[in-house]
Formats: sequence, C-alpha cells, structure tokens
Amino acid sequence: MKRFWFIMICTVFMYSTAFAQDAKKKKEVVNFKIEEMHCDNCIKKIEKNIAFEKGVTDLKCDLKTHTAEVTYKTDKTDLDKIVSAFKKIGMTAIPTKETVND
Ligand SMILES: [Cu+2]
Repeated sequence: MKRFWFIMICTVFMYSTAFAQDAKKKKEVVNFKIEEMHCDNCIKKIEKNIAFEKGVTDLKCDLKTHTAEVTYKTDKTDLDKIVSAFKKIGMTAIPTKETVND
C-alpha cells in the first residue's frame, strides 16, 4: 500500500511539473500591420532583424497586405519588445490580431 501512494504522488508530481513547463513554453502568434513594408528588400530587412530577435520562433511576411505574422515565446519576449525591434529598423508595427498558439 505504501508503494501505491508513492507511485501516485510521483505521478501527480510529474504531471504538475510537465504542466508548469508547458505554461512556460507558451507561444503566441501576433499579426502586425506594417505600412513601411513596400518591397522585397523591406521583407529581407524584417527577416534579417526580426527573425533573429530573442524569443521569436517564426516569421511570415505578406507584401500584399503589408502584414507580418510573428510567433514568439512568451517567456522570452513580449509584444512591446517586438514592436521596438521593428522601430529599430525604421518600421511601425501595429498589432492587429492576437492568437494563442499551443
Ligand atoms: Cu522596400
């Protein structure tokens, strides 16, 4: 019986730790409207800078709609940091849609 409880406690502990790690690893996908995105060079500029920004895991640019979809780890960076990263390369990024990704 002692063994049973030991296993039970271990299982619960393992689950809660895994859950806590999951919460930490949460990713968020945010769409930005970027008026300064005019041509392929602009996209290259964004890709060169924003894709390597700390915490950014994915980046998709759309020239037609002047939008960039940025996926980032919420424990590594946040919306403000990404917006200021765009500002650094002379672009104003306006978040348009926020979706939680898991
Ligand atoms: Cu351009």
